[in-house]
Amino acid sequence: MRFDVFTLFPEAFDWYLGQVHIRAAVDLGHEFVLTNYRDHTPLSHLQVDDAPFGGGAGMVLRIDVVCAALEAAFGVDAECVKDDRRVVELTPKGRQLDDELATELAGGDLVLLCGRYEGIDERVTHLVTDRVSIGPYVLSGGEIAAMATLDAVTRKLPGAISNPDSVVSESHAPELDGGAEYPHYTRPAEFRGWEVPEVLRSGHHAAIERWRAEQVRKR
Ligand code: 6GU
Repeated sequence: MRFDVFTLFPEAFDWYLGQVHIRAAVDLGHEFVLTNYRDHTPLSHLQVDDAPFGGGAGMVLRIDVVCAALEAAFGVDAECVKDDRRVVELTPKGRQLDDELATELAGGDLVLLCGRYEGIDERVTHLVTDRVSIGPYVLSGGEIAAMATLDAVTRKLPGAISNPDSVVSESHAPELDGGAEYPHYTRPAEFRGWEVPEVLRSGHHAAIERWRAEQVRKR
């Protein structure tokens, strides 16, 4: 699978893309490509944004700049990029990311468009298949939302995580009926008088399974 992220701040992804599970995905043949809108702007002075028509605060990322960046990355008309992949605008106005949407987005190549300032010119709707938000609050830009989306989607790729059981049993997966995962404990068995439930130390696997299932139900 190929992931493309369009941003004015590619360096914001340096730490994230160096993480072990991303490198593991790359080793499996997946690709992560960052494109800086500014590197492809058709405007002079590396301009990428402009004042909003109708007035108001802030600046808006220009649609001609977004098109030029898409065309530079894919070598086809910007409107055609969505013909063979999901193209997502990250915006607080979008569909909220959840486990189901992450699974959907893992189904093929993916483009993430990050906005800054007041966002991207509304005509970006001609270029995208989806508008995605990571929650009911406003961030200063799409980069953190793009990383959250990449992270949730990358975990869905077959073989991307060394212990696949740890994905199936994760919180919010349909296998858990959308419920939260059971609680985890590790050593020490007792700390400041706070004890690990006895059953988990019993070595009785059937009892442990029952206890965990019960915890999931309670949550
Ligand atoms: Cl995707 N972008 C911004 N700017 N703010 C957000 C968001 C996205 N999702 C939640 N808040």
